[in-house]
Amino acid sequence: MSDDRMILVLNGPNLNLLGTREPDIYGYDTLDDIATRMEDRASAEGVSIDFRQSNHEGHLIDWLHEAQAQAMHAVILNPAGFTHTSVALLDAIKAITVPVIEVHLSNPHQREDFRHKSYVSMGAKGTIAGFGPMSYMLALEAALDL
Ligand code: CA2
Repeated sequence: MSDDRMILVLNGPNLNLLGTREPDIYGYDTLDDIATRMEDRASAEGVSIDFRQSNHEGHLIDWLHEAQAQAMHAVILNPAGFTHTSVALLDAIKAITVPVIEVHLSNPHQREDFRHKSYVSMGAKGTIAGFGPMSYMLALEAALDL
């Protein structure tokens, strides 16, 4: 049985390269692999997944606004490099009432100092990091439970 809940999954810059470069940090799964796994899990709960990636900050902001306009259930967001720089993404998250769950493949706190600051975290409902593709699945469980 499906209900009308929609979960938007947004992926930021360079994540289109997932599975092709830096496997020591990000693993061998592609973004398509992750999307398929999430769709399978969500469909078992009757929930739809809308999975997107962009290298452009403005696209991610427009999509957050769209989540609000369409009264989506939740957003799962890997802001990638914008995590550590983007006040504009934070403002967009704070401007909407749809809960945003921040997700990271790696654990930024184990990496360079500049990755220790997340603007997005200041607006996110919660953050899951460090579990590779499983971070997305854990975020999905949290979103389903909201
Ligand atoms: O661990 C994560 O999910 C990150 O959001 C990934 C970002 C990084 O800037 C954040 O600090 C943590 C980088 C995404 C780049 O993705 C690539 C994937 C494969 C090859 C090259 C880059």
